Amino acid sequence: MKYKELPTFPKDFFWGASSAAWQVEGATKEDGRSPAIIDLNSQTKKPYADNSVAADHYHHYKEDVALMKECGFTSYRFSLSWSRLIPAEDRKINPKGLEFYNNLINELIAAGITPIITLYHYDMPCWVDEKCGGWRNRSIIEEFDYYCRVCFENFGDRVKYWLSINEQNMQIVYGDWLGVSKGCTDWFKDKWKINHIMNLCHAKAVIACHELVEGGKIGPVPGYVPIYPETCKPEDQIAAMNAEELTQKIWDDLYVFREYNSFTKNYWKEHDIDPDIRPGDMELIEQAKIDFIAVNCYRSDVGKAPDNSYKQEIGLNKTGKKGEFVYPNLPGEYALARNPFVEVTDWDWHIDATCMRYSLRYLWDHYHLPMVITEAGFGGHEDLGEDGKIHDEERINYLREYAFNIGLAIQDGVEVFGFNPWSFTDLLSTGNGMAKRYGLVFVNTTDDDARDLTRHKKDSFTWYSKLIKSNGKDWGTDMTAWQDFQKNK
Ligand code: BGP
Repeated sequence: MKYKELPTFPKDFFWGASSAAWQVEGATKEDGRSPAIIDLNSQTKKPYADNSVAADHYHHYKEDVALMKECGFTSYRFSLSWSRLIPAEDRKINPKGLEFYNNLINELIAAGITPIITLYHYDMPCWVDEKCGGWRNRSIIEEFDYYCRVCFENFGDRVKYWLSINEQNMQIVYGDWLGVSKGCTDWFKDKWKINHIMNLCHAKAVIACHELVEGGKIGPVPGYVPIYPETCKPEDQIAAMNAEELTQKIWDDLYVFREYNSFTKNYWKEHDIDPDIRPGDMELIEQAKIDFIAVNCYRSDVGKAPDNSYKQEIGLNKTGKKGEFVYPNLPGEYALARNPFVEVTDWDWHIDATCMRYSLRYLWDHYHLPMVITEAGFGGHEDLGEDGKIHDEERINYLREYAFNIGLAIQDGVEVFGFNPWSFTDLLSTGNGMAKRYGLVFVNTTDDDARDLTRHKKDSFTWYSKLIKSNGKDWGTDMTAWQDFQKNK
């Protein structure tokens, strides 16, 4: 659909940015926080920095919130560290952990910024891992429920927007990368048991939020990567649908419809997979009615019919040198391919703003639930320039096009209530430390030198601030020409 007018955003639209505790806070050994599995995982990612310092948000939170206010933020999406709040098996709540998050929440609210909190963003406490065997044992359901209840009881008077588990789909699809497969002997089969346990944890969080937080709303955070068929060959279309199911739809359908879809059940049957669904499980999931979907959407992928004569697992680009990414070929399922019509980042992520509009349209058509964007962003190599500034034109272009496509999706009739790109300050990438930066604010630290951790506004900060303060009108460019370009593409 082409529109005569530029898109407009609802007047109370949430404009903000996003982060996660282990990637931004640092201070991993301070004030009673106990180790998390992700600390150990990030220590093995050398030559990249681990998370012991990160962006040191723990000590800079006031300055960071002041910068968010200056930028005009009306929301900030961040996660809580389970092991900072409950450091040991005795389940005693760490007063210093409570104090830190209370201070942060109060600081945000005083600045007119609505907190949106993720309960779990990859940072399982080591004590939970030891006691429950990570996500492998159902005893984690009880621990997770307890942790969520602590969060709702302590922060729910002020925090009304909650997110359950960050990118559960990606944790299952990329089990090795994110450390979830630790201790599994047959990941291909075990991951479905783990996934089911995660679904039960998600359900517990949703139920407890509605029980304990007055006016509280909660949703899941799928990592959404839409799959376009490589050609109009019918086999490519089915392969793209297979990829869609096996990387996203299995999760989204479960969250919304609260039952496993028929594709999932047939897939399990075909591969002799027993996800260990026990009496009462589906009844619990049935009670977990979500209020919205939080969408992380950075890129699209291309699906095509696989070559059934060989198997190739995905090979993520770990160096930041273009072309290193290895596209998977999964016999009987799908293969992925490079999209020649769009550019890629240095880590081979397709830069495709249209995928934002596509994803929002797709999810709205399938699920009819309001959505908030909780991640999207441009990861690049950066350092302070000689003029002491960071001219991040590529990030501005990326954010402008993605935000504009949210506007187009709203014009298309989709209900979207916020945009929180990744990330506010620079912070650690999941696997590439400080070498891959996403922030609107540069943090003066590198992988091999902690430097002075000072904050420096990038050009994207200034550009985004104008967009926010005009509620999506000042795009910082001649939008008439730009809109024509969009229409004619
Ligand atoms: C998302 C994660 C974030 C973040 C982001 C960028 O999937 O939720 O934690 O890291 O991706 O990814 P990366 O850091 O690997 O570039």
